Amino acid sequence: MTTYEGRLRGEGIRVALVCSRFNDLITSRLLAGARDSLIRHGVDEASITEAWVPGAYELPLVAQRLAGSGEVDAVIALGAVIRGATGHYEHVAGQCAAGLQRVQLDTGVPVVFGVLTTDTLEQALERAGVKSGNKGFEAAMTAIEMVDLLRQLPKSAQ
Ligand code: INI
Repeated sequence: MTTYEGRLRGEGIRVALVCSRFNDLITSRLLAGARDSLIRHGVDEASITEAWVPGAYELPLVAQRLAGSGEVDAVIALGAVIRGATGHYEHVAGQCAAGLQRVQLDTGVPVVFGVLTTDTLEQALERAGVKSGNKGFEAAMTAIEMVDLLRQLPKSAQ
């Protein structure tokens, strides 16, 4: 029996963080959590790239550019879409999620969904390090695990 499981070893991994400015009270906390997590798990600070986009809807395009650059092993997309703050919540959140998934499938580079989708600002704050952990910190762990897992798995035949 063969079992594959990624390890949380960040040494030698290059990571791009793409962060949305919309709701930056929240997203700046996600970014700080993600950076902290990457460094605590052994990622060299010099191997971390950051890019800012206007809103969550713009995350997939910039994630696509970075994932396709050949210069990063994983992309972490960070954003906060809050239902109370928008009439087009479903469109922004849904297109963001679908776009990011498409990028990782098209490029083969893991693109982590570190986007909070909540009903209220308070819920978003809770998930950005106030009460129930920091989604950015978790997203960084997912990125490291996925890079390690993909390195172990058999290469695609096509
Ligand atoms: N972008 C967000 O990241 N979060 C939101 O809650 C949000 N709201 O409320 O509308 C939001 N809208 C902007 C959107 O992401 C785009 O930047 C904009 O539509 C231009 O394409």
